[in-house]
Amino acid sequence: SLVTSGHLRHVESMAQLPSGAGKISHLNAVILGEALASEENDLVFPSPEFSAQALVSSPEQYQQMYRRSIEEPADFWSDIASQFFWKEKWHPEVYAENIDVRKGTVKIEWFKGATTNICYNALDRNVEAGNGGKIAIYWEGNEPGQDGQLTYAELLDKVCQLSNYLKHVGVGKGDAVVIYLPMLMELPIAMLACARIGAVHSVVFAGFSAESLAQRILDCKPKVVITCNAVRRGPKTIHLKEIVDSALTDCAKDGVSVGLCLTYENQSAMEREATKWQEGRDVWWQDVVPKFSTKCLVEWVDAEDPLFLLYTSGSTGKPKGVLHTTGGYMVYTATTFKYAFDYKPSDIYWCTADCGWITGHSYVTYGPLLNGATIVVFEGYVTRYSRKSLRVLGSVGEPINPSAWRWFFNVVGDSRCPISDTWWQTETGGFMIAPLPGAWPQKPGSATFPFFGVLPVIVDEKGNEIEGECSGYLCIKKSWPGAFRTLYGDHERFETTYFKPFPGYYFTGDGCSRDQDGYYWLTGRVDDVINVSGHRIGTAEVESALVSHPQCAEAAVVGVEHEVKGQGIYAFVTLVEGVPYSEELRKNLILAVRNQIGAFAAPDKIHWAPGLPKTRSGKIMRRILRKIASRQLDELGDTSTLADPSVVDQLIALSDR
Ligand code: 6R9
Repeated sequence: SLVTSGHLRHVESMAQLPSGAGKISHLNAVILGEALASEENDLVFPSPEFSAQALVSSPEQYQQMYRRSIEEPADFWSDIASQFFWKEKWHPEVYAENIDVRKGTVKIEWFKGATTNICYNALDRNVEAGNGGKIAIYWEGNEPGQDGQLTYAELLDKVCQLSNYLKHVGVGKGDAVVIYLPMLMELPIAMLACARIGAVHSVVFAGFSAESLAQRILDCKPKVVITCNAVRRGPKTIHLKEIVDSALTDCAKDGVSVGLCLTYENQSAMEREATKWQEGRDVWWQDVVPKFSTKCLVEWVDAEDPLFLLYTSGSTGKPKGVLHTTGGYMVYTATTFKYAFDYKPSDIYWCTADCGWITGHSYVTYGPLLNGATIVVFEGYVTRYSRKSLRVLGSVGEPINPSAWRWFFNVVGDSRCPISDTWWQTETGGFMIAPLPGAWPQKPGSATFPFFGVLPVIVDEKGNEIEGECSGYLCIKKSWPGAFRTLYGDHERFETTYFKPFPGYYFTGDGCSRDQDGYYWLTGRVDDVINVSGHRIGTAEVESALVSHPQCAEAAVVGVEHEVKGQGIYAFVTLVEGVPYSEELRKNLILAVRNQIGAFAAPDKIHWAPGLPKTRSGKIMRRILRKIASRQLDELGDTSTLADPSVVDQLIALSDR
């Protein structure tokens, strides 16, 4: 079978290869060295040269490691964890878990009782190993010619200065710090500085609006907000500090006052003289931080002490504060980084994600630096470079369709570089299903097989596990070190959202199928979460932004297929009685969403809806709205249970307005 082939061959051209489920006979054809029936073949093999140098170089090697990770998780993970520095070792057990709500509170703990520090492991440990002179960060700015770099030793100095400053202003272990910065080097510096002193960082993507920022500040009540005065996006200047000002003013009205706004002067975007300033609260980073010592003792924290909060969209209600702790997250991000990218110390690694999302936490900052890697932090636009030195490509955030996969493989990777299509979530901390690039023949569009220690299952509507070739809901059967531990301040919501839908399992919210060769294919969210260019957006958030407009009575939002963005946002809007629908109103409705959430959440389409299809109990039938939005009018299904079936015809009639 697939996993016992020892003889991998690289398929040179992917151009004619179709998508669809793989057939085992084709692999045999490859092994036997027969000509490929390329039209039906959908396996893409790593080259023998690549596999020969890879950390995991064959399916058998993967299988052996995977089996151990599942059968002896404590030994497997403690062996890996031993490569890190722990002030004290864990006791009594490597891990303890209950993920079955029927047995009581959900609890996940890894390496509990151990003390460590992730900043120490990412920086000091590498410097002490003699790598202080190695470049840690190459920074590329918005304009050509704006760049910078820091060695591990220099990065450590900068982090220590900020840590010392934060301690000086009273930030201590367990205190929250909100970071609202673009992709300057100061962003990973700020994250690491918090981690060093045991403070909990909460990075808010700098594309979020003042209202979204305020919502997060109100939830986690930080002692300090760290931002910069402005940032340039192409030709535009975005005044980040003014967004923070407005958020802080709103928070103060709601009883949460933040006493300090540490502001980095981003000179290339804006002079400090032009920046609005609140004396007593606002402080320029450059005026204070460099005065502090470049040596700062580490705060040793328990492996289960919180490292960071990252807010993410759910299907209902306000954003959820996903909480990650220190030890398990450290071990898991470092290990997934190393294997999924087949990391070599001479690699220069560039992850295009922003640190405002989980990918930027795990695979810009922590995972690579824990491995002593050289990373690229990139603020502006892509220019053309030679791609000869590329070794491995990665993809994340949404299902990648086979034709996009082939473009990435053929054009970006010159049909030479394996693609690591990594499926995971803010909640999972690190990669969960991902091809190890030297081990597996890939199928374009499939994230392939689970990472070590991850036990995925596919369940049906009733929560029964289904075996073999099947489709259903993707769940995970046991905990893994990088799992989130709770939703900040709302453990009940944590259990309700993730552990109650299918008792005994962690429910991912994603649909998934498994083909006859055991490959996993992620098919997208099965809840009311829309994935726009890899950004998770809850329909409920967009709806509440729309109805905040005084002329909007009701709104229902669904995702529709979008050629470029994966999914687009399609909003059905009912106006207040007597208000006519107009182009101006359309623009204002979109503006309301931009202002309340951020530009990335702006609806692609507003569909005027005199009424919405509802059941007699008043529940909006989104299934029908999705069909209308995607113009699948012959698939509307049964509309007879609607309180007023005629609204469907009205909506169809208004489709093209
Ligand atoms: C890391 C990240 C999580 C959701 C997840 C799923 C989708 C992520 C994917 C993928 C198919 C992949 N998703 N990676 N779908 N293939 N390789 O994106 O986290 O922002 O929390 O989004 O993204 O639907 O549930 P997050």
